[in-house]
Amino acid sequence: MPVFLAVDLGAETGRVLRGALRDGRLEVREVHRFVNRPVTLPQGLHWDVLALFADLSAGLTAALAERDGDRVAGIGVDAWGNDFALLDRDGRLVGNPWHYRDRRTESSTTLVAERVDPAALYRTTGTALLPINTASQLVAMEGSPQLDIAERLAMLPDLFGYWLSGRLATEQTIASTSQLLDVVTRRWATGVIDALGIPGRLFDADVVAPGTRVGSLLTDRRVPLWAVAGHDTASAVAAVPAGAAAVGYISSGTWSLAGLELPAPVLTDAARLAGFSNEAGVDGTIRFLRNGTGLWLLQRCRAAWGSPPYADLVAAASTAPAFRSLIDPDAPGLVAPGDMPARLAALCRASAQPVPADRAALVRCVLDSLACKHRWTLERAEALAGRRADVVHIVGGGAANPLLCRLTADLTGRLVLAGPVEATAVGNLLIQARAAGELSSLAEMREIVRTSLPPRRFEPRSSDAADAAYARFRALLDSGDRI
Ligand code: LFR
Repeated sequence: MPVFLAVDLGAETGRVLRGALRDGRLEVREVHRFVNRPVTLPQGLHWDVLALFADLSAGLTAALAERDGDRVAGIGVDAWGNDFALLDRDGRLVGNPWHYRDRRTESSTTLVAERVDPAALYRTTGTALLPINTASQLVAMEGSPQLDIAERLAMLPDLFGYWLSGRLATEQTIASTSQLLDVVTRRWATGVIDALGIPGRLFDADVVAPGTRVGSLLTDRRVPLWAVAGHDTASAVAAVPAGAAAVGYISSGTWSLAGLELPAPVLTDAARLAGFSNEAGVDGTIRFLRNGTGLWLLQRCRAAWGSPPYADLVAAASTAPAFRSLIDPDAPGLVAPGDMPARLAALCRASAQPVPADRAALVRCVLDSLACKHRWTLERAEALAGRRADVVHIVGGGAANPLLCRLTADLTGRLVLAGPVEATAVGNLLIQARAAGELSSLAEMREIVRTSLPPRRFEPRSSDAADAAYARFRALLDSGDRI
């Protein structure tokens, strides 16, 4: 029975997990977990990629040293999107990779839009114009000596794969978060890259599909390194335990990525103006989704309060009055790290709503607002794509938040199937298992998820209070009441 190892890097935490298929079920176990600590330098906010590599390597070493370590038949790395490293002609890191939340890109989207007509850019890449995109970040680096000496760009999961195997491959799903990939051909959009003034030499001609063998582990040549769905959200969507044709999902973690899985991109102006992206999924599928702020709001409140357990905060919020104060989770003022409770209170005050009086009320405000935004996003996705999803799958950390799942069911009026919480790692592991010949199709992968990790059901309960809250939320979005 082969064993696979998933390296799953999130903005808050990194993990190494092992998975094995036994009698048609996937058994998953976490081997190692570590904190991802961004570093603020005078020059801005960066990721500590060397620390991340040391931590993930320690996890892999521990997993390979386990009793059945000789059965390890693959390793796959996934991580968050958009961020990248630049490498010089010897393959050395040119600088510390930036964090997508660094403020240097604040005006980059304007620059991008000046150089390439936004509608044409969308038709080529299918990506919403956001400051976090690789395209915006590279434009912000213009004139930097780092760009002069850089020879190659490596998206972060590809960078770690390179350090593990000595081979740098570019994988489709993570490349599709750059806004520099052609959404139809899944090759680099060289016309866009040139028009933006980004050096074309940074991009490798080859962009490989999930499930491609990249090489083998430098420290143990027996062990293959697979390109999985390098984008964490793509691995999570691959693990949505759906059977139906129209797959509606919310990949809920730091971000809420809500949308539909589609066979082809939606490249209309309406989709662009509503802020939807067409990201690459496995087997040529499209992840038609909107990049919404998610549990980031709760994470930052919790950090400001000295990190009490999430379960306590959510339990207290469950008994707090519902729908008292609503905010737009995507208000620009909430993006950068800072005093989140104060910012949320300021938003409530600015829109003449009660300022949440305690932690329970503030957490309630966050979760009520996220559920409203989930409804807005899913309904927009459906209208834009001309499809309806009767079931909404919530995967990722938010699936472990019963209040968020309940509120999302009530607001959307759909059955919510919650789980797996570990969807990203599960997708990573199953893509490897399929590549190694253990499974044959995406449908079979999802069948394995359904039987191994059955989702929790939240039946929708319609209520006048939820409808009235949503009407208020719509009015808030329409008024653009933001700081
Ligand atoms: C989720 C995610 C989102 C991406 C955001 C920033 O972890 O990958 O899909 O938009 O992080 O990269």
